[in-house]
Amino acid sequence: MEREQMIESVRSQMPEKRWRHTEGVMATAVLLAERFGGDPRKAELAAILHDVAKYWATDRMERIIREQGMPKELLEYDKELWHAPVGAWAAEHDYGVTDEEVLDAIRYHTSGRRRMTKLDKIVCLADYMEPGRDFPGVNKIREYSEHSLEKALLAGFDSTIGFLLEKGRMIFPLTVEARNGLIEELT
Ligand code: DGI
Ligand code: FE
Ligand code: FE
Ligand code: FE
Repeated sequence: MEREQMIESVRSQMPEKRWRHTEGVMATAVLLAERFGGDPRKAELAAILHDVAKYWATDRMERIIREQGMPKELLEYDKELWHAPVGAWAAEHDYGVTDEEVLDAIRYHTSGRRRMTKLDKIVCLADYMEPGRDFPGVNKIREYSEHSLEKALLAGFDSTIGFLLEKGRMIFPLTVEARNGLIEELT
């Protein structure tokens, strides 16, 4: 599908505020790709589609997770996690994306995973620090991102994990693995 058509379709599936977030992630992902030797075109494509399923109905996401043989474990954790793997499925089936690197960057943009690729890191970090984001610690993440993809993303996961701990919520194992993996890379 052509870029403009894809943009219009994604935009039509979310409120205006979420679309502005998506535009922020697109611009930030391109910038980070240029800064850290990633592929800006893949980064932008993953960014356009990363939250495509964010506003899909819960039962629709659950059905896709079951029917497509995605890890059933997902269903035991926060529903907030579901739009990422479901979004990767939509990218492939509704938008014809075949590039596995791009599909993985969408699939793991929320949870992260062990041994994240450069594209995974770029999209996940752009999601944390796009200009519209405002949460405690976001400026520190932006500062770290001037020189280190890994250090900035680690601060992002630390902030999410801290938030989940504070709320007494479960932590998806891939997020713990993603954080461990980044620490390993940084030492
Ligand atoms: O879709 P976005 O709002 O742009 O951002 P996202 O895809 O990174 O989703 C983040 C939300 O997911 C955030 O409110 C925290 C929630 N969440 C719930 N459980 C987990 C989790 N995030 C991670 N990384 N790991 C979890 O276990
Ligand atoms: Fe998301
Ligand atoms: Fe994220
Ligand atoms: Fe997002």
